[in-house]
Amino acid sequence: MAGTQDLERWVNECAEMTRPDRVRWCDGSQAEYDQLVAEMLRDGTFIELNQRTHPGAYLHRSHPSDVARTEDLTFICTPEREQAGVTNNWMEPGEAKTMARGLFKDAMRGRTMYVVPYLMGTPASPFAKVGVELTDSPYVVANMRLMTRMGQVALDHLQKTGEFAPGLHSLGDLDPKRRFILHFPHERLVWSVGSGYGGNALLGKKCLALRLASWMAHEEGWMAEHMLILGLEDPRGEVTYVAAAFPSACGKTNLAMLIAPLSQAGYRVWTVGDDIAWMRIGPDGRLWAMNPEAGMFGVAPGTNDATNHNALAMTTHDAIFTNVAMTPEGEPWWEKLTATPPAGLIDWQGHPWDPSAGPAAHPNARFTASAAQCPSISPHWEDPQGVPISAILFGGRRAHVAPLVYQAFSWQHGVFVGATMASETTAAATGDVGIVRRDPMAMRPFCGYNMADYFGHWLEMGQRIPNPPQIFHVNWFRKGPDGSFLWPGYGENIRVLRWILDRVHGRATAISTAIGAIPSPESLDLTGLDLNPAKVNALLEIDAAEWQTEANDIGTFLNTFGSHLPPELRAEQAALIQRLG
Ligand code: SAT
Ligand code: MN
Repeated sequence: MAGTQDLERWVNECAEMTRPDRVRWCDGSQAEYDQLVAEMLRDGTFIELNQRTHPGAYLHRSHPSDVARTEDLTFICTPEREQAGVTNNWMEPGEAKTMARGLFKDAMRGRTMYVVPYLMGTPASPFAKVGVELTDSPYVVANMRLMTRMGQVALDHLQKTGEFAPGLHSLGDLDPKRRFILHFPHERLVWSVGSGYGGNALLGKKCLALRLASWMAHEEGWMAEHMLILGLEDPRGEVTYVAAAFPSACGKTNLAMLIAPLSQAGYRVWTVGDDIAWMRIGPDGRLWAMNPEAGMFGVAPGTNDATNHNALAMTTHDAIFTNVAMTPEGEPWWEKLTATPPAGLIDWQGHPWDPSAGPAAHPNARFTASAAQCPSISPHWEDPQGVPISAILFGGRRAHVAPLVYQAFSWQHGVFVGATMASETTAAATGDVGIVRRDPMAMRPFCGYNMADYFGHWLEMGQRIPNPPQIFHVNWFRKGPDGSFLWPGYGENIRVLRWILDRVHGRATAISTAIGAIPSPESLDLTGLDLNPAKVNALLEIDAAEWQTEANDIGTFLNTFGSHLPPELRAEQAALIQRLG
């Protein structure tokens, strides 16, 4: 939609359909935020946490059935089914609207409709995009204020560009049977009803910045990716930027704010973003990435001083916690925050915790905080053009098959590696956890159009980028025969980042294998790690039989895409089989 008049007309139309008691235009100010918080504390939407240890921090307990993204209720609504492709749920736009109008009708009676203008990207960036979300959830408004640049700054931008992406959101009755997240890419429009959960309800994030943005990027020749962005500083002070795609809850936030252990003195990670990258070809022929978000919505369980000190530091004040447990002192708690759970915990549903009934915090409990609060935030995180990317990493959770790290032979091979990457499912989406599924570029839940055409777009970008990033695959999650992780992970991942950095700068040696180039023994710094040679071998092993099976399975996966599949990916699969002998 275009212009302020269109905005007013659309707000009125939506208000007529949903019938809120009042309509409140949000300016994004601190005073407005404080007032919203006060209202939510009064009606129980927010619970005050210990304001001495966690000033400005609040707890929200969601409806117990509304704790994660619901991929089966998420739809791409295009005139033709094949525009959405085989990895997306599809509905015809007219039908989708008729169905959803029934759910939105009178849905905001007795509630306030908040008009939330927001900007994805920094105001100075030529690539920033305006969205406007209408929502009846003050929790959503508060999160949007931390996750985006919200309010007047977005309206000012709208004045300049005359364009915005509209998004209508209502909690509805929170019944999963009446929950739908509908995307209309031709209108840059989102309708979301029946859920208050982050990825379903903060429409700037997955809905606009990934699903709709990937559609726009395909049309306009750029990339919208589910990637963290980090800068790796070497001992001479040179910073090399890396973007990395891992599925939800596979450690993007931890890697983006990694703290190097003492043994790796002189190396330092700078955080640019932890979830989404918008990437364009710069005038210098490199690929430049910017983080369209202003905050982080990270998984809380597992976060502790050793695994992610920076995330803890950024959430000790002015943060929203969702579905974590609470100590008797009113401090937030989740599994692995401390070695042993404190006595007297209140669980994520507000009851005294019964350890036999499950974890105290929901496995997908989240924190929301402004990115500026992250101690490792890069001085360049708001640069209008973004940062130049030297390496792209793909990865996931794989107990078997995938080695610690390997480098693709070429951009085209790298696209194949990304397109066929697999990962065990996590609690970030409803459904079974721990099932290996192929999640191309970690975009399976977020690609707003036909995934096979998306592969084609990646291949085409490769033709157009004069100086493309090198592509790597990493796997921190490989397990030994006893079922324990082989690699220590977390801060020690710096060693893999160092190898990648050295490869990019032509300094590290590698061994060419059937699947790509793996580190030669001397090129990976493992000093001080408790890893015997057998473990190192197991970490880097490429088991021929396992990979034969993998290559065949990849073939079956590629078959699901039918005629849209670019022939280059078939060719890469054939070449892999040939190299495996
Ligand atoms: O989709 S969320 O933004 O809630 C988090 C994720 O699953 O990546
Ligand atoms: Mn994500």
